[in-house]
Amino acid sequence: MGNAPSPRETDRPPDPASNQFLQRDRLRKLLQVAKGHHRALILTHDNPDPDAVASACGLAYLLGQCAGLSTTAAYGGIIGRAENKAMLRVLHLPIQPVSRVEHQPRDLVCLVDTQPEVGNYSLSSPEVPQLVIDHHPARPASLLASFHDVGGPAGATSTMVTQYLRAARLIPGPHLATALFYGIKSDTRDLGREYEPADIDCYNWLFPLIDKPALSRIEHPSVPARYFAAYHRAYERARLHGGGEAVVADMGEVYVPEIVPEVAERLVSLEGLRWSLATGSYKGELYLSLRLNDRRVNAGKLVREVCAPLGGSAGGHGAMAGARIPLRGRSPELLANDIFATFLRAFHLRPGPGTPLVPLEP
Ligand SMILES: [Mn+2]
Repeated sequence: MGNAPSPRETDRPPDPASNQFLQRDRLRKLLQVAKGHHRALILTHDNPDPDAVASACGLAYLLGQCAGLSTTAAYGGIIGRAENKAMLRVLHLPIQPVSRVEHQPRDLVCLVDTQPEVGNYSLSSPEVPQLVIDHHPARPASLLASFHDVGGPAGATSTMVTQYLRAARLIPGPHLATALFYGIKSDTRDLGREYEPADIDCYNWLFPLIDKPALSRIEHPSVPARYFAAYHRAYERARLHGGGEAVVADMGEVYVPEIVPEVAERLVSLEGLRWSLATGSYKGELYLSLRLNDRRVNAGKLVREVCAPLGGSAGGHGAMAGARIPLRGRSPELLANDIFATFLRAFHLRPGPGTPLVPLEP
């Protein structure tokens, strides 16, 4: 045994997560595009989730350290979910509403966790994003960007950004590491859904670097009374269809748009359920979220098909997807009902009133 040659890098099974040559090559291309510029705006999708926020901050760090750019990370919409607000506050993340930085000069626009065609980000000027990093399925328009790394395989954009930091031999500080870690953790539901080997690899790499008490404070935030009222209303209005294989809930007007995906996520854990759908209106738009336990259906594709004719912008992938549709004078209740009927038909169920999830008390 003493003479056995030690295993070389090339003897190991190929692992997309630690394919260092590929990563270094991608990093080189990214920096090549970045280096001709001075001031970068890094934009997430509207109402960003932890993965989007962390990716933006991570890319800002990378571009600052490795390409000497001055960077601004920004988001459209609001950050409303209690965990996401806590993430910004506890970690002091350098990201701000795009309305505050819109007029700052810049010569490079970057997109993270979304892509040019999706339309769910707030850029009022006609600039075309030139640097796009996103784990969602590749859209044709992204290929026009000077640099694009889209489609993964990764369960989170934070994983892709972490891979760039690693390729650049940068060690993120505890706050950025915690943000990226939480981005991966929340997008993959604790590495339990739609995760790839790369996610596990980066999660493990980040773990020793994170601020554990800070993470705990983010994951267990205090919530306003309106939060319980919104849940109460959602449960009260939730209707079962197809003998319990589907649940739909129109939450009415919501105080933050993020509570819609949160409720869809909660409802999909119902025993025996194939899919859940939640809707809620916020500032003239109807938000909807679909969650699936059924692997045979692609949530992202289905939501895009349903929402495109209604003038909505949609995003998502296998088991989770969401959209927002401008109301344009339409009644949110009627629009939600139309949408429920469309989804029921798509899943071969008969549209109708269904039965209440929580039987009303006499
Ligand atoms: Mn994501």
